[in-house]
Amino acid sequence: MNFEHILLSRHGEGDRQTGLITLNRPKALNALNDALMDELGQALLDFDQDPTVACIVLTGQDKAFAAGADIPELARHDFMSAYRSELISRNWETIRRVRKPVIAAVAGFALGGGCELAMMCDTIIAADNARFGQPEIKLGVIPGAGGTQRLPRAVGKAKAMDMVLTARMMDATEAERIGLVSRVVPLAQLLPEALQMGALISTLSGPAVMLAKEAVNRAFETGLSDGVQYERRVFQALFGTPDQQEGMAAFLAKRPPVFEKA
Ligand code: DAK
Repeated sequence: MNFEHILLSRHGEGDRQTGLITLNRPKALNALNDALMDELGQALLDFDQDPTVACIVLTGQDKAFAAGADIPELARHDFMSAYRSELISRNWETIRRVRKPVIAAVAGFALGGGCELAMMCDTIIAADNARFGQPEIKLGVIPGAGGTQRLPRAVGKAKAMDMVLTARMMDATEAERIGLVSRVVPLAQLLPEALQMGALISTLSGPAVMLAKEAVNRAFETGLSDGVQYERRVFQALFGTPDQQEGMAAFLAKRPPVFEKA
């Protein structure tokens, strides 16, 4: 597949690289049209399958991570075409099928579907100019890619209602304070920080990293006792992997571990 609306690159060495996906429709502030979402879905699945890639970073440009779904595309729909159309929903959930960690590196606007896309990643690193928002209410609609569900889980009901009902944008400092993002860094440091995080994760046990991601995500899908039970089984299962032997043997021998790749 030839990619027109995203850029791909790889960082790091050998079979422990970080795959970087850059949304690339800067003139439209990376508005997420169907063609872009198709490309993004394909690129995510390609990196997930690629044995030389251990981690994925998703980013945009300095002015925008993504300013939402493409409004001219949305504007063409009526209820029945939105209901029937595969176009409006295809590939919005593909990112949830990716087993390797996906880090969102967000600078500038992350609005509407852009904010929702960032929240579908496993963690968000924000530049100090990042602005998050769910402005759909100003278009006469509501978030449609999980914003009303993931935002309250991430930041609680009061802040989620504040954002969804008023369309107010939240700056990076507030986003970090309420737990929407994991770190805020100066704009120039955004990509280095995200790639460094990717590089660090890439040195760890691939099986443990993927299962840790799955276990944390399970917390959002299930009750506490089922989640803890799931975690216990995964913990026990990891004792069947060479990396558990290696990690613990290396600790006891006071040497660095050499883990399996993702
Ligand atoms: N779509 C298309 N083009 C956009 C865009 C968008 N969301 N956001 C910005 N642009 C374009 C502008 O039209 C402008 O294009 P030209 O006029 O230069 O051709 C260019 O990007 C630069 O934008 P501005 O001139 O407006 O730049 P400013 O700095 O003045 O303002 C802004 C930046 C981000 C505050 C403003 O552009 C803005 O308010 N944009 C719209 C933000 C928004 O309302 N986003 C939510 C869209 S609705 C679903 C999946 C997803 C969704 C729904 C369902 N399913 C799976 C069912 C998601 C829905 C949404 O995201």
